Amino acid sequence: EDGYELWLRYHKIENPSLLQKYQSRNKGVVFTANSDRLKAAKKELALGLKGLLDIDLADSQNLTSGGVLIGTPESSGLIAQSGYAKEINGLDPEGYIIRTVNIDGKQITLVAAKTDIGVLYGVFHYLRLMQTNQSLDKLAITEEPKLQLRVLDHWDNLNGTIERGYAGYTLWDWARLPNYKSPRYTDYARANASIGINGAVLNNVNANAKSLRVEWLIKAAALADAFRPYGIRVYLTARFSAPKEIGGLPTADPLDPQVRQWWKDKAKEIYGYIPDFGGFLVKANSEGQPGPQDYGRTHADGANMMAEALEPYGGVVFWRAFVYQNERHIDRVMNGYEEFKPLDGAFNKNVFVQPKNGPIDFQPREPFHPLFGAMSKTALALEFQITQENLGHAGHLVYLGSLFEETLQSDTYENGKGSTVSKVLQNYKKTHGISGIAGVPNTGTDLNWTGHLFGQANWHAFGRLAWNPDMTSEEMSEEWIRMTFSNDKKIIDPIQKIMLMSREAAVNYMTPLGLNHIMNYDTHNGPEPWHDDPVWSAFDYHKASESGVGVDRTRTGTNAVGQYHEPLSSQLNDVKTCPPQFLLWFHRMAWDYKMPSGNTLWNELVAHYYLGVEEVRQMQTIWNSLEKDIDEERFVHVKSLLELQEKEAVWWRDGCLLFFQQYSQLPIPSKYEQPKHSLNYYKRIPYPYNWKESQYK
Ligand code: BDP
Repeated sequence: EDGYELWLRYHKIENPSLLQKYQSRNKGVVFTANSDRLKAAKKELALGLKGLLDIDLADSQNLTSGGVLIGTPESSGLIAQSGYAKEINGLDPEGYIIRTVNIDGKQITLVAAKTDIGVLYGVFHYLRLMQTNQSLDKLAITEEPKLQLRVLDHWDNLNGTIERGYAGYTLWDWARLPNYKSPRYTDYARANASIGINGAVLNNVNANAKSLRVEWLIKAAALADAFRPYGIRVYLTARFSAPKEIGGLPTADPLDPQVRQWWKDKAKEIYGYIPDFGGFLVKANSEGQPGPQDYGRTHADGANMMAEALEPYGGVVFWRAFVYQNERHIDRVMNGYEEFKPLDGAFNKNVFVQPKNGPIDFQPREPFHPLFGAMSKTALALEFQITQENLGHAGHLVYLGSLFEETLQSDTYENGKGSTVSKVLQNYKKTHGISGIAGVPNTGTDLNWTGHLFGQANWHAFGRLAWNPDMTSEEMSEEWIRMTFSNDKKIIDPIQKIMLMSREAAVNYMTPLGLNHIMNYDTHNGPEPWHDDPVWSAFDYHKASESGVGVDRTRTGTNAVGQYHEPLSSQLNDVKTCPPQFLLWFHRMAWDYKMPSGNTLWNELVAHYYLGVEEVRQMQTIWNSLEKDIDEERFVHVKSLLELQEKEAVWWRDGCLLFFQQYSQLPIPSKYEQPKHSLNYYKRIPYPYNWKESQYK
């Protein structure tokens, strides 16, 4: 298997008695599909039933016992007249029910929703029940998404490359659009719909104004047409200076009436091509991108101008909060909060401010961004990164379900205990009428979509959490393994073990104890804690010297802890109560500081780095034990990448420890295998890692 089918494999149910049970519950399907979305749902159902049960979906209008009735009160008279119509019409527009019911004295399964897209989601769930070998008896499922806008933010460039993409080139075949619509667009949309994703920003946040020109809009519209049956709306990034660059105006000042009119006209033009266009994603005054501050205006001025243009059509603005000053004396961790907190309440109703999950930049581990819990008057969306920019690219197996869950379940204490980031996000629906979440995907033209086969699990986890941010990584990983590999516990358990340990392993061999931003300056792969030039220095992030390591962000330091609510703020402030995984994030500690474990800080750091490598070796042993249970192609793919991961984990461990050792002046205890090379050797290794070791001596 090459992995192309993702988790939608629909292989025949292996257990004969289960197969028979499922077949007896799918004896006839009554499903009138009179719209594109219902047709898409029916096509998926036919594919699934054929593959899983070897049943050909035959059209029938007669309900039989053991049959399935699918549709909306509008598409199906039977559903409209059933006792369920009222409940169904009260569902969220994207919600659905799956029930074992009696209609006309016949016991059937009802898959029903208020809208066509709800039916599609219901069908995917119904198939998933069988894919994961669950019972179809006594079904009583009601599902509604907990967040409304569940969006992938592609960082795809118009020239086909993907910023921080490690799985090939963009899926959007710009040259042949709009004429040729690759069937892959439909497969992309199917995969997204199956996990509830309902939006795609087509292009990079480092935006090109050209993408708003008519020739590109026509191409984007063709993609929107391909995605529409699957409930996926298209969004575009908007370069703030577009009125100047492609509009011929002398300024892009958001308070200039001509500029405001330009955006209104542009919005009107876009909606002419894409009637359900989702809106704009904007990176402004960040890393050199133009923005309202170029004209002395605020982020709110900029966002509101675009929001006004989109408002008549129901569009929204996702305005990113990823901003930082590049001056070395300023604590970057605090910048986003400092710029946006004072603007709370200044944004229009159809604006999301969008921070990343943490206050730095998609590190292997960060505390949650302090804006979550601090912006009650402004709808926030959260941005996760699914592509593994700082987590080994497509070479390392790192299950991000654990990272996403950790952020979403972090307690902000905004309204007392239990105010998790997940709840903060969900609550905006009540207060602002909108709620949302975004993920920067890991997809590309690779045959298996995500480069590393296990990258698929990260795409899956993002979608499942976007639908229900309170799912656990245990639940999600098990579901993904069952759909991707097998329903056999003997296979599920070991693979799940690998997945659930993998993220902590990566933190251990890359950035344990709250370290961050010590990866290679350009590639963000491999260690470079030694990077130090006038523009950018890793020393700003680790501050290693003879006296210790870590950044003092306590009340007597930069006071980043002051951006969190009590009692968390005090907990982080006190070295005794600060969770060890954030120790060096918030505190600067002497090398001989005694950790709660009894170890000195140095020895604890060493222990984490060695544990990380050891964990990768355990992952290898577990995977290798599955050789007979997994098809050769996928087995060998993962096996060889785990070998690469092990080598790179050692590179991280030895490079970082030898670097920090210059300052700690302490030995790596002799019980550990000692680094094979000198620090100089690690400093000279280029990217991609070339394993001809002699070259760098
Ligand atoms: C950084 C990436 C850079 C992105 C930036 C962003 O390295 O490529 O443009 O984030 O999110 O992590 O805007």
